[in-house]
Amino acid sequence: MISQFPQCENLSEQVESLLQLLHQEPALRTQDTSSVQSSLRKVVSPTFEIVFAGAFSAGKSMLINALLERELLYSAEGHATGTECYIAYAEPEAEKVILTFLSEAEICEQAEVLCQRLSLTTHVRINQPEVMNLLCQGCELIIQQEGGESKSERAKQAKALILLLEGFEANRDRIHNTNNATYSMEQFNFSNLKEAASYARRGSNSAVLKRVEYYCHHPLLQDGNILIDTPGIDAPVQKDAELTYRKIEHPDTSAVVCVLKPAAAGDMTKEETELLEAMRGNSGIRDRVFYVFNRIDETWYNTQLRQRLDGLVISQFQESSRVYKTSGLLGFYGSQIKHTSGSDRFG
Ligand SMILES: Nc1nc2c(ncn2[C@@H]2O[C@H](COP(=O)(O)OP(=O)(O)OP(=O)(O)O)[C@@H](O)[C@H]2O)c(=O)[nH]1
Ligand SMILES: [Mg+2]
Repeated sequence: MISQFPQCENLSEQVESLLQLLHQEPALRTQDTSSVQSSLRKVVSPTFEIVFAGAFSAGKSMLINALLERELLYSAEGHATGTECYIAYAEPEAEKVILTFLSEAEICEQAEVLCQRLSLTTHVRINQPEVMNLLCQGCELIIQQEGGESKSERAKQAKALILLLEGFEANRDRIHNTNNATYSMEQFNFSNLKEAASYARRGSNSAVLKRVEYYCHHPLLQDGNILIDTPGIDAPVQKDAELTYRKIEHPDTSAVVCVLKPAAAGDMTKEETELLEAMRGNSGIRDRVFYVFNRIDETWYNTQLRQRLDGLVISQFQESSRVYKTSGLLGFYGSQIKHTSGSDRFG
């Protein structure tokens, strides 16, 4: 499109030189130019970032797998996705994964916040194995006292701290002091994208990962569409919910697919209601939210669930034209059958 406007040729250089001039002027030097840079990026290489947000087990990852017609993201009952996942286009022979780790400083900061909440020692010396062992034992004790790792908020925090410390220990060589180290799938000896997704699923590795980028071949991703999977807003680690809220407000986000669970659960959870309120209150995104009631197959043989969902849609979503009912699970298996023939379909 830029080529239609000759005055926009070399746009990057022109904007760059303006920013340099700005930097030379002492009074203007402190101006934040990040929004100019992000707008420039969008113009030079347009992308359409679609964020999938919602409660755990709503089916965000499965829905993305269904759209891409392959088993890419890790999807399972319980809390499955543990980190932000970007999925962008690649030519078939150029598929790859890039894993970005938290820095040691960021891990220490998170560990200290968790320690404070748990009223444990606050100065975390992450490089001293004996201290870390003691801390893990303290967390195990808390989980025992609470009666299980998901029995209470306190137990969840203790579990989160254990995962963070284990993740640091297991990936120590890959984590840098202050910068976010990145690795390719070859450096991990992964032979395909799915192996990387499995490594990054919720657990100790995901606790120390900042982001995973998948470059994947599918026509849906051509022309700059980028799908972004996020951990559930009700995940045991508070920073995961914060991540979703940050993404919703981010200027790079073009649309949000809000994957909702009432088709399976009968009603909206507190966290889902809060998410909807936050999006409706945000004029930047509210007109670009798609409401997806996933797990619709669960209402097919359950009259009560079906009636509750219909009631909810009529009472709370009537004014929206962007309401969809889906089954990520059946969509995914349907997409797999599409690639088979009568001879191998049942094999
Ligand atoms: N019956 C049914 N099950 C589904 C559907 N979509 C996903 N599931 C199942 O629900 C479970 C959770 O799905 P995920 O895709 O991992 O859910 P998620 O929203 O990504 O969950 P988190 O990553 O934990 O936030 C998996 O076992 C899926 O097989 C659906 O449409 N119908
Ligand atoms: Mg997921």
